[in-house]
Amino acid sequence: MERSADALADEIAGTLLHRFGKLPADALPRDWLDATILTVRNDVVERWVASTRATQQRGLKQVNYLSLEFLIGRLLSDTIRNLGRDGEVADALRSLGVDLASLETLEPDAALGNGGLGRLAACFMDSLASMALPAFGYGIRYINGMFSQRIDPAGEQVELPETWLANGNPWEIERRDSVHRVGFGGAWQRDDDGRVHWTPAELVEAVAVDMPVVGWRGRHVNTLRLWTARAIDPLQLEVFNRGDFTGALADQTRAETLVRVLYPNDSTPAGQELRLRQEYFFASASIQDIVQRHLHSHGTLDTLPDKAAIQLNDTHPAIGVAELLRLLIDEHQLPYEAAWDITRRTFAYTNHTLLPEALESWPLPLLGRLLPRHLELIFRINADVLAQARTNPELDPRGVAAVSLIDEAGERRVRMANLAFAGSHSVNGVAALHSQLMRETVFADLNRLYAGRINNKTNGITPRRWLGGCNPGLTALLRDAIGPAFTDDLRHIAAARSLADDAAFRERFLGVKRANKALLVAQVAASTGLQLDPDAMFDVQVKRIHEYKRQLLNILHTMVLYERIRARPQGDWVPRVKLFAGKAASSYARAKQIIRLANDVAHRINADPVAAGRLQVVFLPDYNVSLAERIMPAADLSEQISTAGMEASGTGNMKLALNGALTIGTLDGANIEMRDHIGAADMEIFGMTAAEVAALVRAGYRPTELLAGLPELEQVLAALRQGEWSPDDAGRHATLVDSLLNEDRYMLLADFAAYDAAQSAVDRRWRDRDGWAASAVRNVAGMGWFSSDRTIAEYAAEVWQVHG
Ligand code: 26V
Repeated sequence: MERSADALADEIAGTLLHRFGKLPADALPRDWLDATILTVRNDVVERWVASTRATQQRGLKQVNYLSLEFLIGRLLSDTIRNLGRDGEVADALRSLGVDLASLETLEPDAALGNGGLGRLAACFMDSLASMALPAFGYGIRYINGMFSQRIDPAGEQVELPETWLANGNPWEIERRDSVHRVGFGGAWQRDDDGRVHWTPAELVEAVAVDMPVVGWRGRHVNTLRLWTARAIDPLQLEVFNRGDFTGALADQTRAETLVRVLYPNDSTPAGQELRLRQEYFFASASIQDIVQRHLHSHGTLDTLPDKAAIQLNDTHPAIGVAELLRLLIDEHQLPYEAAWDITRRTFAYTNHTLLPEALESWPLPLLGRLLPRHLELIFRINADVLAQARTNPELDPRGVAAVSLIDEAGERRVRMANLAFAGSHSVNGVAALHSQLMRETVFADLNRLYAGRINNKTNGITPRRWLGGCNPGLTALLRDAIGPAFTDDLRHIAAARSLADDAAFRERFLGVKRANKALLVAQVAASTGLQLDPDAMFDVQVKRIHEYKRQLLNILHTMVLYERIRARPQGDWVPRVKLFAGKAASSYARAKQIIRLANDVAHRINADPVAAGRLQVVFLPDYNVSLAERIMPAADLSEQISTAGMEASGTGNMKLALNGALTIGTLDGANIEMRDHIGAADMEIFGMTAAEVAALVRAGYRPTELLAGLPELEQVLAALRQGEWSPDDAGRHATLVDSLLNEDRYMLLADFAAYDAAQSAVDRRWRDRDGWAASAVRNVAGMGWFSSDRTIAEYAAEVWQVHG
């Protein structure tokens, strides 16, 4: 063993003794994990302090990424790999009789996010640190992250609270000197000098809890600053003078409620007061912190836009626009115009969805009651927006109403996207099609008013976690074949393209895939008892359950395939394992119904001997980052089948392709750009384009008229309607069928024939083992551009003007 590993083993044993009071013989696995993390953290903290100092001394502009979600996952393996110390840590632990790999699985996922938006924030933090761009991520330290999902014996989703902090969090450091007061309610007045004073009815303290973000090769460490809430010291509030102990306790509980739980809804805004309180609590604390750090380093707020960029991850932190304006005007006495200029030059906004039901707006009375001064400033901003809009020849009265920060139709509401748009110098979508649709649809009038403000930054994924970390086999194979350059810059992975024609390489590539499938098979057997066939095609659809993502299209096709197998058991069927995973928002009844159906379909098919060896269906419970890290390397086929125009980008599509899965997908989101980089011949693209979808909506879509041309689907739907797939409760899926026949908002029927043809084409590809492997290799080789390092480089150059 190397000397460094020897020394490290001593350090870990020392941490075990001094922090936990244990000798190796008494240590539980959990103690070893914490001792290992705390020991590694010493190294991290030293680099962290050095990075922070260097940034300050060089006076560099910093990025502030404001996001209500950071879907990080586990940190130990990622961190030691980025430090280049993974082998050393494994050796040290081995010498102590401990297995690193099994320790790693004890670490809870930091699951502070719903899905793509939160995971993107985590990939961006990894890329910012890896590219040595100084950055803070700002978010909330939720006590309960994304709920964990069980599937009960009946096949229904059950939500259980997630408790990642139950055993403490060894990565975090509380910053007692970074504390800010956040107010709610009350009233404001203007004094004789015209200065505004807001007297909130409630105050809480936001306390910074920092987590280090270690970049690739450990060269730079950034900060993820998560806010926790505490009641203001009762002594200061003189509560104790009044002897009001229960009042003080109630204050503490009210403060904790703010950070209690991540809202698990990614389909419609919850619209609840607590959500708005969370948004303001976190935005206010973050903006105050940015202002304080800036003043500390630079002395004046005039230079804020030159030294700080603030990126809004969707509209969730958009109230921060009004908060910065308030601080500049009310606390720092800037005139409105100067304050607005600074604000607009500092903020930029990323939109992640065009689905109208997901656009946030707040009832005006609620916002006014909770944040009276902010509402006043929003009116002030809006006066300018509307004045400018009225002089714009491209905007008719309907256009003027559309750009207003206030929705006047029905109950008056504040439109957070319009606030974010007006308050930013840059507004971006997350894939080329999505950015174009922003210009043409939801934001068409804002785009007329602020021409040129919308730009595109196609999403990416960090190759450290989504290749190096989750697929060591493929990484080693690639390193061996094309050298290590791709581990520093994923663009070099293009060198693997010509290996698609190398038979020996293809065999090794298939061997890695087979081994990854075996690992997943073992995990599925342990978690569900189901024994999957590792030689079947692993056909996976893993993502949040949402109607627009069309898991139902996949399930219905699976049912049709099953009926075909039953009708012709001796046919030459390509063996498939249909793998589904994903969570449904707790309030999203239709999404839960889809999970239920997937499980009913799985029960029936898996129990039928006719399907054995030909078709298996499994719904894996509790999809999260760690499970994704197992699935991506084991997938053969990636289902990316959203109704065109509805999936802003997708990032699971990228993870699967980078790990050698072929995509069956629509021309939606980033699929389109993946086709450009991989080549159309190596993907199975099908279905309507976004323009065709829009045209069909305009022409009037009548799903039942299509049914006559889809006899197999018609039969499956009739059987489903009659309860053939739910013998214990015949009516269970009736409403699902009815909604397809009556409305079919996501146009499953319109795309069914094309999807079926594409699936047959996939079968033909699979039968040509060499052709399949060659395609898979070209998929891997084509993904260089989809590194989040590329995305971050574009943000840095075109939105933030920052450099390391
Ligand atoms: C939506 C909402 C809606 C209302 C308020 C609460 C809330 C919280 C989370 C979300 C998430 C929806 C937005 C989202 O995750 N979009 C996804 O963003 C990914 C990263 O840009 C992108 O790849 C996916 O296509 C897009 O669906």
